[in-house]
Amino acid sequence: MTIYLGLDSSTQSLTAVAIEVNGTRRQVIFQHSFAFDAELPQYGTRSGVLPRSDRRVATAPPRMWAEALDRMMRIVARESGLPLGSLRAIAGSAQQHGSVYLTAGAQAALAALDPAYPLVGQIAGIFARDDAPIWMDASTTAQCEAITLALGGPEALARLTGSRAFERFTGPQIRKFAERDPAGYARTDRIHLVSSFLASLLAGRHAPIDHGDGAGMNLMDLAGRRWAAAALHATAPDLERRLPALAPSETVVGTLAPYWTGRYGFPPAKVVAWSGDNPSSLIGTGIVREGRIAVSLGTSDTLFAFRREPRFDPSGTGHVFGAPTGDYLTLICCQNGSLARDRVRREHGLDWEGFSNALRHTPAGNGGAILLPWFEPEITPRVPVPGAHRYGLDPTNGPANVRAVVEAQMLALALHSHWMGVRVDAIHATGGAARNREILQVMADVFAADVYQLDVANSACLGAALRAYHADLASDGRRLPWDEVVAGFAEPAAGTRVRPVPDHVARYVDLRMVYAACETHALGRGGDPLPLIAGFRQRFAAP
Ligand code: XUL
Repeated sequence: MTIYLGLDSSTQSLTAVAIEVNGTRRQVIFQHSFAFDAELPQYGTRSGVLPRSDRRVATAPPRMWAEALDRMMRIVARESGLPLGSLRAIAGSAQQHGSVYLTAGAQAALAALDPAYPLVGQIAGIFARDDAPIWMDASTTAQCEAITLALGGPEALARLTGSRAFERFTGPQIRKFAERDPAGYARTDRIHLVSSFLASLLAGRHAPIDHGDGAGMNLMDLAGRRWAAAALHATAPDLERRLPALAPSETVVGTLAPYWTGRYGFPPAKVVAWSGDNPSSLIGTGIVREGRIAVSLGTSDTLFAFRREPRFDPSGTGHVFGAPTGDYLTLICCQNGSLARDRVRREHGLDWEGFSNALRHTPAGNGGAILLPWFEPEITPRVPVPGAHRYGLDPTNGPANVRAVVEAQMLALALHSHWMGVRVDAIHATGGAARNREILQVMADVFAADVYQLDVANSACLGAALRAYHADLASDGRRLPWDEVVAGFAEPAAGTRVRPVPDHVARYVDLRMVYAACETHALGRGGDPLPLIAGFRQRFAAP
């Protein structure tokens, strides 16, 4: 029996998935998840984020992620019933872009972790900064502008790094820290992503940043897969020596540090480089060839596609990241995902069944009513100052608002992913909200495509376990094609297909234009969309 473990440190929770691979026997044998707020209330986070008065600022405590890792490893060792001796390799996935700032003492502290004491007390002194800016942060517009200017404009920056400057990306965040707290920056010896920080804790030494997550920093030369000197120079002084090495996602960083073997009885399993949640999810949704896309409905809603060659978004909204296969993934990310759905649900006093009921009993197209659910700053489209907008929508009508939030999310994903040029026949849906078939019906109707659910809802975590499997074989000189790696794990579950309804598809072709006009109006770039809404109502009036 051979076991691989995947971990996923997302915005709100930590998850573990263990898979067994034994000849043709391939199955998920353990899954466990806990939310940071509930499991570690002493850190005071809300939905995984530290309390904030400025909605544009979003940080989280890296000590909390470390303590969560320790707790999860304890659960895997002591409560899962897994035969630990069969664990061959472990890999992870983490929320992208967030950065952790460590002092020069970190290296020695990581190497000397003592199994007799809890992890978090032993790393208390390694942080050059207590909090870590995360992907929800939108406070670095000035830094984005400065970096863009230095690199010759947004298109040049996107061609070099895969994306124009984005507020949440690590480079602009580093620049802000170096500007605001030069002493803290001077104290910083190593800047990790969330992914490479957690891999470092497992391996007991500084782990590299993989090409998948490295592409989310505005610092990596995407084609050359090395740090881009011009971008480093435009970001902060003396940055290169503070960054970990870049490495392919399949890199074996080392083996589990004596802390984990001594404290919990793990074998010295291989620790594989961690990656971002979206690159890992690409594997966990089985998107390992061109022509397939996945939509992940989590804290962020993302849509991503696999590509052999990079393709850049001329509108500057989307990204190209490295894929763990060594290829590329194109991605768009909407910040107002699950928290926006949840907010509308709570505002109207509904439970999730009530939310689904509202979707069942309201008409596709919602009579042309539109909600732009920008409760938090939005990434796609770019909305730096939050604020929701309603067009032809009664704010007190619960069912209509439920339909409006879901329709807006799907229409935004469809509209802003057009540049990827993928003909969408089938969508693999993942993330917590992908369990909800009413939401998936709206997805199928808006994209005019079949939508499939996957057995394991946390595809980022499953993807991490599958990456551990692939890297273990590769490090022994056996390269398994990715189709074979994911076979039997990341395939759409039989009988889960949600088919588009032709009448609804026609409505959404129309509504997409109404939605686009509302976006343009709300962004101050276009006229009043109400006549378009009236036209939609006329065309699709109830008989
Ligand atoms: C992707 C992004 C989010 C985070 C959330 O660019 O910012 O999807 O990775 O986990």
